[in-house]
Amino acid sequence: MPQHKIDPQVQELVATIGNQFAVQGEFLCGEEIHSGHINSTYSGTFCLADGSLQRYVFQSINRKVFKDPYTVMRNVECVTRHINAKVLRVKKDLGGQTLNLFPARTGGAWVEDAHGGVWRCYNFIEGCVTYDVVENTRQAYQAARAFGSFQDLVSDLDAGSIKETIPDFHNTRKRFHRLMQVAAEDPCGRLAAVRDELEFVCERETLTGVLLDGIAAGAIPLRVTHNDTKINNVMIDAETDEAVCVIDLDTVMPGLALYDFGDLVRSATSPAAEDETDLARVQMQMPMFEALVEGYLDSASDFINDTEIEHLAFAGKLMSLEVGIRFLTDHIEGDVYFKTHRPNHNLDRCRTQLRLVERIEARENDMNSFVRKVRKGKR
Ligand code: GN1
Ligand code: MG
Repeated sequence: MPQHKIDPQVQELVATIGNQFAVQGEFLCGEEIHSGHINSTYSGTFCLADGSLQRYVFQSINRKVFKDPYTVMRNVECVTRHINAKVLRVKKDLGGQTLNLFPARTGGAWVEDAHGGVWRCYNFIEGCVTYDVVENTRQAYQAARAFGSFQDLVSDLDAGSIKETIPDFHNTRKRFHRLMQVAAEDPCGRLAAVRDELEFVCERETLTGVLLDGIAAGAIPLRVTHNDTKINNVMIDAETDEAVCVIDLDTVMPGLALYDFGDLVRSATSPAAEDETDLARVQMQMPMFEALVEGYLDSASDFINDTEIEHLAFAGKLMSLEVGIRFLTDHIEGDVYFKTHRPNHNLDRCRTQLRLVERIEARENDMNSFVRKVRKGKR
């Protein structure tokens, strides 16, 4: 098992938490997984009686973001149980592996630490990697197909059994108004330096209501969706580039299929990292978009409607704008939501998102033409 650096504090933490779950074997070592802006994630390696090694993932839920972690856990239990039962029953193609929760030794799906942290334990999906930036169209195709299959698998979940854990998570109009409010308050004196970004967003205010109006008009249905389909939330087989398992199920709740697709466009069409400071590197690569459309429609075209299909490219623009708004809000507020690792980190992230909005605007006609062409072949 690859261990890069042994941090004694991490060892103690993972051993203490890990041994409270019904895992097999003796604790061997732990490692932090530096991925995601919200939760804290570790892997733990355990040695079984026959000498073989077993890895698990231990994750503590960010309670500033998820105010009610118990409801998050009940949602995750419900979703993993539903998917696992269904994959066994109908062998839906989700790439073969699914997330499983391992229970606490005392029963229940989570463990609480002395500081009120709520932890859960998942199986470690072996042989896979996640990409912050996709390397080729096959990965983009596979990821989009996997998220479409995921939506299909959860489509018959009883809506009442999944609770909204972050209200108005993708309500872009409310996200916009919250930005205006925070900008008016300017609690950290950061506004003067972000006037250009704010103006860029304000010029696009009308975009924020388009899908919400579609819901109100009954043209776009609410479905149970993933809501955080960033490209690094799908595990990809390191050898074959096949998508193996969708992860990060904390925001599975009622939402729009378009938010999921849009977030894939946001996170998979640009070759630049989300926090790239050289904005010239931010691009909307048409071949990646095409692969996303092909992959998504290969698994979702049976259940999504024409209005949704017509808005696939728009959704990419909207989600880039929305996440740009969220990074800008957090920057102005003083970095209270997303984990940051350097000064102006959220501002750098905001800038890549807004640049991507521009890049999408420049190619939106081509993107829509491509969607129409693929749709013709499918319907
Ligand atoms: C967060 O946890 P992670 O890194 O997958 C955020 C998403 C944003 C994303 C931006 C619960 O996702 O909504 O799109 O950062 N998750 C939450 O990179 O806010
Ligand atoms: Mg997440």
